Amino acid sequence: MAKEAPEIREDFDLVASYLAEVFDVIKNAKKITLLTRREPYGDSIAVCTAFERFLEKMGKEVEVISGKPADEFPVQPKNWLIWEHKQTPDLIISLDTFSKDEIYYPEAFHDITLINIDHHKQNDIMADYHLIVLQVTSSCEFLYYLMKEWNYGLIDNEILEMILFGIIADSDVLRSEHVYPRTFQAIADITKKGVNFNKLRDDYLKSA
Ligand SMILES: [Mn+2]
Repeated sequence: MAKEAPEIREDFDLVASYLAEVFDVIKNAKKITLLTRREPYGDSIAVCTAFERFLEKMGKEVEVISGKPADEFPVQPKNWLIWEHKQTPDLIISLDTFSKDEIYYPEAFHDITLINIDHHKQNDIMADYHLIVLQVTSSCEFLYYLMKEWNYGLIDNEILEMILFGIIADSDVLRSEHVYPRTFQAIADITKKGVNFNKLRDDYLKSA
C-alpha cells in the first residue's frame, strides 16, 4: 500500500466509520513501535505511555522512540528508546507529531505500515492510515476516544491517569482555546472512575 498525505478532520465523529479498519491493522500486528517527537512534551509522553500499556495488555511487544528524555514528567513509557530502535516492528504508529522531520524514521522503517495519530492543523507525515482530528485538547484526549471504541475493557485507571495528565498538560489546565464540550465529558467520566484531577494538575504545574 502506498503511503498518502494526511487527511485532517475537524471532529472525532468524522473518523468513526474508519476506526474498525484501523483496529484490525493493530490487532494483526505483533511488534508495534510508537514514535513521537524530537522534543517530547507532556501530551506526547503521556499518549505514548498510555498507548504502550493498552497495547501490551493486548499482548503486543511495544517500543517507544522519541528524541531527548523528558525526566520532568511524572509519566514515562516502559520501553523507551532515545533515537534508536531495537525491534523490527510490523506496525509503526506516529503519535502527537506534525512533521516527518520530527520522528525517528530510518530507511528500515519505510516499507512498514504506518498509522499517523495527531491533532495538529498542519501535518506532513505520509502514512497508510491517518487519524487526525482538530477538535480535541490533546492526543491523549483523542486516544481516549479511540481506546473506548477499540476495547473499553482494557482501559484501567493507570491509563486514565496518563490520559488526564495529557489533557491537562496540552490544554495548560483547560486554559487553551482547544477545549470542547466533549473534553469536559471525558474529564467527568475519568474523574468519576477515581482519577484525581487536582493531583495531576499539581504534577503538571510542577513539571511546566
Ligand atoms: Mn499534543
